[in-house]
Amino acid sequence: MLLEKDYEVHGVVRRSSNFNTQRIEHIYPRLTLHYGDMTDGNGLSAILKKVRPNEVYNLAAQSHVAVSFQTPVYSVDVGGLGTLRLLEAVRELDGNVRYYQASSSEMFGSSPPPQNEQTPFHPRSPYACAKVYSYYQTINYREAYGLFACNGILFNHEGPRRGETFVTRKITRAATRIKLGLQERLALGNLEAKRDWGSAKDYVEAMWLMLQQDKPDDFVVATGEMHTIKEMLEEAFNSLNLKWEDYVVIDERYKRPAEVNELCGDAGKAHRILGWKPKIGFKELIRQMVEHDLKLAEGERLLKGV
Ligand code: F7E
Repeated sequence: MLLEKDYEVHGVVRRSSNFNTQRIEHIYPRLTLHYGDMTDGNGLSAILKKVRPNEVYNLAAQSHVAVSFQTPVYSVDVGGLGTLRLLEAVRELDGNVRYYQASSSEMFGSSPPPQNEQTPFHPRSPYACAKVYSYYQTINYREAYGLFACNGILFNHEGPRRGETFVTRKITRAATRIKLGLQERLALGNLEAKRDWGSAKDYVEAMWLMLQQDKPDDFVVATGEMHTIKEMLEEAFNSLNLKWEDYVVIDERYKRPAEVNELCGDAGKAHRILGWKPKIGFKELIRQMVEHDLKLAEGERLLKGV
């Protein structure tokens, strides 16, 4: 959808000694990449001055909740202060730039579902605290400087490109590798947590729609359906004719110091104002991920000659 329009697309990535752009390779012909880092405000400012963007999407973060307990200062520097650095760089431009802030359902933490734009925040991790900070800075720049700035409060969004240490992808990768004899066990943490899982493909459309409105605002983006990790396991393993109970082991190391037990979003405002609705449901999402990961496992088996 985004690339169908006449957009020039620029991205900012951190420098790494290994390739770290596999997940965006498919848009390379349309994409210009710049090296940058959320801890380097001058660098961000220089990129924006060079590119002169119409729309800025801040999706940067140390985005793993469990890891944020191990690297709290870094996670908050990137996910919290990093937002402020970028907002300042946008403000310096003095143009009609539209700004999108990737806010997160993790901000609701222990506030019971259904969660919408009026639900109080109760963050339960360094990651979530940084996101709450960024949420309010975004609103502050909107009110203080008249910046067209929006918070998209996105619930978990998944797909075949999801990082392999997040629970959905960890499950679909393991189930498909187990099916082909490449793996024996899957070690997980808390299986009782409940999440509202949607498709990243649907959710980026909502992000884009927010910046096409007449006035800036904040929106919850969610499916309104909640499932446990056990249900996710059942769906993925059953689709491969496997019983998850035969393979899953509980490893305390994957449990978090504070857990977010239940997240389920009410996206009524996005339905009404953006005209947005998710197209891909829970079962279809897992089907797509299992199908993708099965091909990956088949390739791996060929290479290993198993
Ligand atoms: O965990 C439980 C874990 O890491 C989901 C990020 O994109 O979405 C994501 O945050 C649940 C938690 O995602 C394992 O305890 C059990 O209750 O897939 P996750 P998340 O923490 O919900 C939000 C919206 C964001 O903003 C974040 O950036 O699954 N769980 N066992 C496990 N989780 C992981 N990762 N690994 C396990 O072995």
